[in-house]
Amino acid sequence: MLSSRVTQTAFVLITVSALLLAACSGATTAPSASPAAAATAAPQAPAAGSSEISIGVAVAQSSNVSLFGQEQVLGAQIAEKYFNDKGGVNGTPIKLVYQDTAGDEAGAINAFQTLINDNVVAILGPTLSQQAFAADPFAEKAGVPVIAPSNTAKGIPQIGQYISRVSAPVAKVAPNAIAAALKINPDIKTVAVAFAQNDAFSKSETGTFQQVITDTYKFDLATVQTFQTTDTDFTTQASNIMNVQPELVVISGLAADGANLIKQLRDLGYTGLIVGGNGLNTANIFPVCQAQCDGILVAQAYSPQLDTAINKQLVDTYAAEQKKTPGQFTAQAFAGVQVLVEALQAVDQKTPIKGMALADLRTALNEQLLSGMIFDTPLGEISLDPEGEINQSQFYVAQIKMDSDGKTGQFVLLK
Ligand code: 1QQ
Repeated sequence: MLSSRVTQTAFVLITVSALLLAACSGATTAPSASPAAAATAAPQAPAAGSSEISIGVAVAQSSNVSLFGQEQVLGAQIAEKYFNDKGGVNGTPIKLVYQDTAGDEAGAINAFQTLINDNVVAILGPTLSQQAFAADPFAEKAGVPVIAPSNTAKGIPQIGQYISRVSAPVAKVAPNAIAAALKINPDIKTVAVAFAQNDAFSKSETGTFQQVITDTYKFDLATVQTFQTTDTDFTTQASNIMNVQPELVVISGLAADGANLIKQLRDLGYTGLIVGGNGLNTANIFPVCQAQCDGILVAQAYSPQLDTAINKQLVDTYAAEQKKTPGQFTAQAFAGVQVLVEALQAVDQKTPIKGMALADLRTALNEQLLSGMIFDTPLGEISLDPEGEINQSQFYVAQIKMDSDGKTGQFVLLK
């Protein structure tokens, strides 16, 4: 089915420049009669349409959300170079095309539309689940595969058949942090929760946290405080939390707001355990909560210590450039690029993608992504299920250890 469609449409994408290139090299641009013949002929054929395969990267490079997006760009850049050095997609390099989503829904929609019109094969992005629920439907409608590198809210893969993620959902990751808190303090009884009520991820994550707190561990959920991701003054929430005298505080927000709340809570005198959600999973919170970041527990879907060749590549390359260890958002962005490159390689082995109509290539890529193919990524071995949900088996919990200067620190993995 796919190969016959490809044969029919093989000429569609061949641009004038490709025809000229073909004419100069004396190669024929005629489509092959069968996939088998095409496979043999492909290596000699000139690139049809383009000499690179464009993949869109739509993450936040501005606004507070760039506290995550900066880490994502680094992971994507390292992956682009790493896979191109290994020959790209069976000899054709990939080219990442960046569009800043900024921090809101409109920015994500704009970035997605620009990339779709730029004829990218697929999109890695956006940064927030809140943005994904708004922007992904545009990619779905256009038949453009989306790999979410950091969307962890419930319901992301269900947005559409072209939407997948390499970021494990809150339901799988978040409970690990509560278990770790209980291990550190077996006397936890009273818990306070706070979450950003204008953010889809925060609402989803607090749902998981609250269920684990009340149902799994039967703790007393003494107060649930709400805030906005744009808030900077958390006096009310911090005071209300202090009033219930909790042994554990659990926060679901984004980086700047979440870290500010923690700082103000510590400044008021709270000394108990704090679990931060995925929004606090970046060293970019250190300038916000400074010394008061010390001790925060964060569950994560990545261990820089994973002892595999691909993870060592990522860690070594990142350390050489940044003089520190990569975090989860960097590793997930790397994995997102990797999944796209390796799926494209598999598509190309079945039917050469040079000369394939863009719409057919996008569809074939999506089918390949959802085929159950296993990817050996820095996150460990992962695959996507038929709905686009990630299968991942290993999760971790880190505790932030700030240096005495209160400026630098580390996420130290707990055993
Ligand atoms: C989401 C998240 C954010 C914390 C990603 C940066 O997990 O929006 O789903």
